[in-house]
Amino acid sequence: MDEQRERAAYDVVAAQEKWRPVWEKLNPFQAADDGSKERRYALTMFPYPSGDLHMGHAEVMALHDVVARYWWQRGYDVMNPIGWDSFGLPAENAAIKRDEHPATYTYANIETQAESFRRYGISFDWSRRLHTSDPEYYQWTQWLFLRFRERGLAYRKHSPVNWCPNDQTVLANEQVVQGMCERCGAEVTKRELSQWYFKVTDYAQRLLDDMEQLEGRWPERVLAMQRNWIGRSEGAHVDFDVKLHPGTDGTTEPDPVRTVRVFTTRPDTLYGATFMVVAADAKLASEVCAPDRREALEAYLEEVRKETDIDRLSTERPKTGVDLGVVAVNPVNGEELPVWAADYVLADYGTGAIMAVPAHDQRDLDFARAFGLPVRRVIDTGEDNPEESGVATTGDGVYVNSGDLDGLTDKESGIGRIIERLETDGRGKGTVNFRLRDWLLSRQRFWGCPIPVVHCDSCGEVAVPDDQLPVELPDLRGVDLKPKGVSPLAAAEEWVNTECPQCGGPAKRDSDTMDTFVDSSWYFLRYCSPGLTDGPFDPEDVRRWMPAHIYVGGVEHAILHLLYSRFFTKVLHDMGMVDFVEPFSTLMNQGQVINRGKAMSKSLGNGVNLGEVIDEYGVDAVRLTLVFAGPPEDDIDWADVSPGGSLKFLQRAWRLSGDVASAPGVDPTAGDEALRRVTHRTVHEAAELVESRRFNVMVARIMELVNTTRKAIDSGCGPEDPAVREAVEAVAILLSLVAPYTAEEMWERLGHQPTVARAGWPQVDESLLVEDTVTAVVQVQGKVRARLEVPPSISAADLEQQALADPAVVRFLEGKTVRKVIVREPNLVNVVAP
Ligand code: ANZ
Ligand code: ZN
Repeated sequence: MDEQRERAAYDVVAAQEKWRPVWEKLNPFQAADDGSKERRYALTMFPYPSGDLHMGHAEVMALHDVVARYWWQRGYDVMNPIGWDSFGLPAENAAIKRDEHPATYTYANIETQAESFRRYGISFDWSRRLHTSDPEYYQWTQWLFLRFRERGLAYRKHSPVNWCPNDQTVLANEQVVQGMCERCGAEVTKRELSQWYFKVTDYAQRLLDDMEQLEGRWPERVLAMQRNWIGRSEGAHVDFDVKLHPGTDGTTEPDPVRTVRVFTTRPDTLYGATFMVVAADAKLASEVCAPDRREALEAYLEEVRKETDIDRLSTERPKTGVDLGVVAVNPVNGEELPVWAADYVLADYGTGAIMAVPAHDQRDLDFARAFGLPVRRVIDTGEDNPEESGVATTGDGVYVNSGDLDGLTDKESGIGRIIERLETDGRGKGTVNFRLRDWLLSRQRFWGCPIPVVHCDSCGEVAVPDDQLPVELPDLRGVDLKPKGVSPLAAAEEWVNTECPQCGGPAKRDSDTMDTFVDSSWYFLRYCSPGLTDGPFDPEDVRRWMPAHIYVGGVEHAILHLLYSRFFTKVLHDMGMVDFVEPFSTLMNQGQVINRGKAMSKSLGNGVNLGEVIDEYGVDAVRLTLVFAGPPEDDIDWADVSPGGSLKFLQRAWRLSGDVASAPGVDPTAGDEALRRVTHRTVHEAAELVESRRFNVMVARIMELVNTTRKAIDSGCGPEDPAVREAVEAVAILLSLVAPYTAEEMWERLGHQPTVARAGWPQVDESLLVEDTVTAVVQVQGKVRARLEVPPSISAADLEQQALADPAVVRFLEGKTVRKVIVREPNLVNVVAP
């Protein structure tokens, strides 16, 4: 086929220009929200305005839109909103680099992206558009912050925090990836600062428990990542008395004692504890340290402060530490254990101190061997003794050297018994520990939501009253926003100096801004009540639409954004503002678009420019290519796909619409039955395929229908047959989920009014789904022994299985060995059994 000629016949660019204004006028995708139809909320992760749209956006939007458009066609009232996550560091850094104000840069990008989305033909409901950096939005982010604070869920504390020396801001634990700043890659250090936190830890157990509602509806790996991040460990607290040197800890007693609590998941190994380790950087270490060990500890601390948590937890590194020169008393047997400080125990996990059981914990064993500390086996697993082998044993076995535990063989009883005893003696208790930390939400940067609190010398921390919200960002145009350790807001005298809302005296505004994850933790609620002026959202609106039926976006948000949104939802639930505890019923993570096996990147020079491919092949071909490339969750290698092939297919489909010779409205029931069967089966299967999110297979089915219809026109029933019209109309409607411009063109050529996007899903005639059957003959040793009624499309394997299971055939084969089975599906099975 001459491709040039085909392109001339169907001008994709002209189609795009033609239909965009028509659709904008028709506004077919605005949710009616009038209760006339069942509602569906199709949510996609809103973009950062950091540049124009790229391949990744194109993919996620194309996939997401299949679902939204499908719901429209099925007759639902769909809410498919769009907005921008427009505060944040990436935009701020980019703006600084360009010497622009973040607002100028951000809003210009938003306009560019909005224009691209419109051209890309996504079925967004533009009337609900929001930007998190608009005062009318962040007023409510501030309002929510204050409600959280009233509930004790937002608080300020002084503590060591992750600090990015490059971005000059603190980072949440979650934003530190392998010791590096997630944004800029700089090595993260620690600093002592007063910071705001959300008390996510109060919700740790519920964040875990409610995941039950998400089983089978969210990808299992995302649930696993959430579970892992929350990190629930069952175990016990055990209290050890540490005998201090007189004078330490500010006491004057002759024999000062300090109780040190450890967290352990294996209290049953308590008799095997041979030393105690305190995190070198925990306050506790210097508090219990003997005076003559202080210098050594200080020197060691210098080193430890430079290490990342990843280094510290590594099992590969040689163990280091300092003997603190004091002993701890084991509560079960009175044994005195040396107390050490080391880096492999983290200050902010558990209690920051552990009992070391080298026989059954590898890191403890490595440490014991490095410093000549004793090893005592308390569980005999039948493996070599760790003391000799250097390999800690962690499995079950028989308890030995363990007082009254001796002879027990299962861990559960061992743990149970020890905990009981500790509790009776008041030396410990069973407990649950979480890896999850509170969410550090303050940032020392300009481009974020101001924290609505003022600091007054006489009243302390005072909330800005609701009627003074929003606390707007000062303009600061012309001010150098480069990070300098203090937020540019702190330096903005006029803004920072204010009146105390409580006493009217002079006060200072809190100059921190919120982590952008705060902004994105509730935007999906705001979409339900766009423009509401007396609340963040109307609980009634939210009740009608939420939880969102599907949430589509990248797996890079598998932990943080989803965890925080889940946390916000639970708090709002407790405040009585929403009546559900999980915001997103179903989650779909798309794969990445890569090129030649690698993520697209500037340095590799393998980036593919979305705008250019759209210019070359048109929107529809790009969308079709991305949807057809494979299952949505798989990566797409741009080198393996063919937008040119997609375009050719779209032209083939489009040409069908010009060949239909019957009039609109013609009764299809008189049409060619074979073609009708294919049409109806395709429509029927397409629905199932969309619902099970196998969009690529759905596209393949449309392609088959196009081919069958082409044959029917050229060499079958001919263009006048009403079945041909029925088939081509079905193609147009199905294609509208993926290639809206082409579908609209076809629809028009078929004599219909726009828009095909709201044409409605074709009615499936169930009777046409029943497959014809054919008779298959089963021969044994050349004699006909059975006849089977089977579908014409039966596979050889299925036919063989059915034949061999037939009672008559079974009877004739009794006592014989089948030597060979010859299958000629769907008509014949020949069994050779001498
Ligand atoms: C004694 C013991 C014996 C332990 C044994 C393990 C095995 P998860 O499951 O991750 O919660 N631990 C406790 N606090 C720590 C800290 N701040 N830094 C590093 N390690 C810490 O791990 C809990 C176990 O990790 C605890 O149980 C403790 O070692 C160690 F055969 O206590 B275990
Ligand atoms: Zn005051």
